[in-house]
Amino acid sequence: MGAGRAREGSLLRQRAWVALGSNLGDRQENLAFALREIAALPSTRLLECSPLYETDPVAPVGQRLYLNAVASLETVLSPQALLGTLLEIERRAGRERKQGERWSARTLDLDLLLFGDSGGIRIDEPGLRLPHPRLAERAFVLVPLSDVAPDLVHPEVGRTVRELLGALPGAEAGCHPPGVRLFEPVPERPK
Ligand code: PH2
Ligand code: MG
Ligand code: MG
Repeated sequence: MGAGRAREGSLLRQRAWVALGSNLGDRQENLAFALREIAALPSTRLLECSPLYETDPVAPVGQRLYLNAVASLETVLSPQALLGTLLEIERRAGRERKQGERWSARTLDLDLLLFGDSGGIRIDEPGLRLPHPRLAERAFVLVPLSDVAPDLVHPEVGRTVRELLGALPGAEAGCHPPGVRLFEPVPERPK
């Protein structure tokens, strides 16, 4: 593979980190559905998924607890194409988006957090900002992200995920102990 980027055929394969969340319906099945769908995407490999965490909703009062996790994957899709695919998986899981309703309860939320082999790609377009703009403030993202990528450096803040989590007061309090793991990565066969 040499010093270049990982290639599949002549296509560039890059890493991406995706946050998964659900607080409506069968939360665990919704996240399991998402992982099965991501694992089945063409030219994409699911690498790892954190354990599931039950988390206090950062939302209008009265919502159910969320289940959250973070997955890492490798894909030849562009960030825009990957985002489109994730939104389609949300729709197939019964996600309803109502005009003007921010942070309503949802069957499935898939947020693209970081993209590029070291997570360093920056994009600012309508509908897609990378890194995810609220990533550094959210315990329900940083706790599972630190399971799969503690040393990843936030390309705008210049601090690792571990450091960002350490700097978030009371982060662990709203994230209950890790629960089941829905995905066990298959070890790479030695070449
Ligand atoms: N997602 C939100 C708003 N609030 N709270 C928790 N605990 N987990 C989430 O995934 C979440 C949230 C918007 O997408
Ligand atoms: Mg979200
Ligand atoms: Mg979302």
